[in-house]
Amino acid sequence: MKMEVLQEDITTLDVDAIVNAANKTLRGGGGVDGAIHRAGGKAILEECKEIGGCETGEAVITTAGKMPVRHVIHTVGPVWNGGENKEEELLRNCYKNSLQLAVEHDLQTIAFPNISTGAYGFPKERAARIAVETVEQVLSDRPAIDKVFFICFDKENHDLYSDMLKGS
Ligand code: AR6
Repeated sequence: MKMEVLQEDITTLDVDAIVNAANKTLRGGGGVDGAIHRAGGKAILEECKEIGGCETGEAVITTAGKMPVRHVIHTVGPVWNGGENKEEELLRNCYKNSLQLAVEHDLQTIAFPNISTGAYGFPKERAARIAVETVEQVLSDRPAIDKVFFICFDKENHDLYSDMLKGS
């Protein structure tokens, strides 16, 4: 099994890269973004400032400061705005572009939070389906990735992902 679901604080993981659900400014925020910047310390913010910003659906990479993980891949999920504004395509791009960056940097174990399902309001079940399908699709091309973890902070997401992975 190359995909696994865990209910954890993403900042505690010892993998090659954790993904951050950032915003376009890359200057930090609440939710998982706030937790990652708090745990990693100033180094991450300094690198993010150098990078400048990130468009929705795109991804950038930094080191991970004081966290056990080696890298943080920052991606910007879409704000849910009814579903007719390319939200699904943009969320798919977050997963694809993050995995592509991981491959480019030789990173083999990657952990994703449930991008866009907190402050950005994306319906959780739709987001989970997009996440699992997109990762499955990328992995079917046999990139040099060993494992993708879906890190679910809340029980609703944990149950959704567990059910979907059972069926996949
Ligand atoms: N570990 C894993 N998952 C977490 C953690 C954590 N420590 N903390 C929260 N989550 P959100 P978004 C879950 O709001 O919807 C920020 O302010 C959370 O339960 O963090 O993409 C950014 O700066 C939820 O399931 O991200 C942006 O402005 C998931 O992470 C905006 O929020 C995503 O929730 C991005 O909103």
